[in-house]
Formats: sequence, structure tokens, C-alpha cells
Amino acid sequence: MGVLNLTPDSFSDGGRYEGLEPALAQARRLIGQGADILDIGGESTRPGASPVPAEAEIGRVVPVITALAAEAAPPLSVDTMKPQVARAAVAAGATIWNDVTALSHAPDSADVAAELGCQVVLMHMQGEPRTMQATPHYEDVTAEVCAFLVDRAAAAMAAGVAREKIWLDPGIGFGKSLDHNLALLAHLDAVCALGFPVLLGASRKRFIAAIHPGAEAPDARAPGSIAAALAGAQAGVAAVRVHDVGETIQALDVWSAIKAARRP
Ligand code: HH2
Repeated sequence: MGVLNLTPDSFSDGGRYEGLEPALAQARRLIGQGADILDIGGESTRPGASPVPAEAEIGRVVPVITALAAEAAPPLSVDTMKPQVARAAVAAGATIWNDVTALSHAPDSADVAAELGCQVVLMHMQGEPRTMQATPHYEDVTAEVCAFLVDRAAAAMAAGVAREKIWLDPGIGFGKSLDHNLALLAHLDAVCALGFPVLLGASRKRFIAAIHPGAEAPDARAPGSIAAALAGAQAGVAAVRVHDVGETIQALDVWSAIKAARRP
């Protein structure tokens, strides 16, 4: 899943693809590099990001989704917590609603997801984007994230979302310290064992710089991001959400070829 942020303030690529033509050029670049899904977002979720009104978010994502849906683009995902934005994005051609609040931002989120009939990514976050990195706390991060995701999947299904439309995501970096992120990355098999496809989003995140101080600039974090993607592949995740699509696919191809060469 290639990331396309149409925001002025995303932590790694904010402001780079504002306007229809730069956004489409980046989308085509990601598709050319082999992205199977494009995840299109119009509101940053980085710690401290300011909220964006629904109308403005729709104005950022819908023209790009409309234009890509008219081309031979791969499935399009909309990264939003607002049901109004998801509704407009699906009407424009998106088929996946990626919600970092796991359908809990608005009271009607789950009903809207059921009505839209699209696939839904339910992500774990402790707290809310503005303050989530202040004092994250868990007794057992993997168990708590798994329990939350099972609970949110049950709530989605109770509202009428079909089981086979649901994806889960542990939410790396969302209300988590370095140790929490590492524990989750080390136990992704437990998330995969919940029986839903799992999406992993570790690309260019801060924890990489905390491990490797030379990687302060987000676009210097591709090698660390690829290491996390390989840990995800090893654990059985269904997809990785990444900024560096070509580099990640090369690493996954080599990893898969090595795995396939192993004698039974
Ligand atoms: N991470 C980000 C945004 N959306 N969605 C899912 N499902 N999983 C993630 O890990 C995830 C996500 C944050 O990354 P990015 O989009 O690059 O930055 P920003 O939120 O600042 O736009």
C-alpha cells in the first residue's frame, strides 16, 4: 500500500503533493513502482497535528480519487476518521476506508461503513493524535492492542460490516513508546492470529530514529522502514503501508525468493 498524503503538514511528505497535478504525478509514480493499493489522506495524524474540517478534507482527496478512479489505478483507500469524507471518497471511487480511530470518531461511523459496503481498516490508537505521545501506558501492549482490535471488529460486524471486509492494524506510533512499538513489531504474529488480514504501517516513523539516531529526517528512514516491513512479512501481515514503494517491494521480493528456496 503506497502512501499519498495530500496534506500541508504530514510528518514525512507534507506539502509535497498539493494540487491535482503533483498528486497525480506521485500517484502514478507509486503505481509504476508496483503499489497494489494507494492510501490517500487529506488530514495528518502526526502528534500535534491540527484537525481539518470535513469540507476541506473532501476538497483535498476527492478530486484525486475521481481522477485516479478514471484511470487503470489499483484499489484506492481513503485515510480518514470522518464518515462524511469516507462517504464522498467511496462515491468518487475509493473501495477501502482506512480509519485510524477504528470507526470510533463519530457515533455513526460503523453504520456508514456498513452502508458503504467498502473494506475497512480498523487501527489501534491510544488517546488522540494531538496528545497521544505524551504518556502512553500499557500493562501488556500486544494483549491490549489485540483485545481492542477484536472489540472494534465485533462492533463493526454488529453494525453490519461483513467479516470479510475487515482489516486490522496495530497502529505503530499511535500512542506508543519505542518499547511499545518494538513489542508490537516483535509479536505481530499475535495480531495476525486474530483471523483478519493485517495492515502494518511503520514507514518512516519516529521510532526508527530513536533506534538509529542518524535517521532524524523522515526520508532518511527507508532502510529502517524496510526492516519493519520484513518483520511484518515474516509474521504474516497481508499488506504494508509505505512511502518507499519500489525499495520495499525489492526487499520483499528478495525475502520471498529466499523463503521459497528453502528445502521443506
Ligand atoms: N499511519 C499514518 C497514517 N495513517 N493508517 C493506518 N492504517 N496505519 C498507520 O500506521 C498509519 C495510517 C501516519 O503516517 P503518514 O500518513 O505518513 O503521516 P501523517 O499522518 O502525518 O499524514
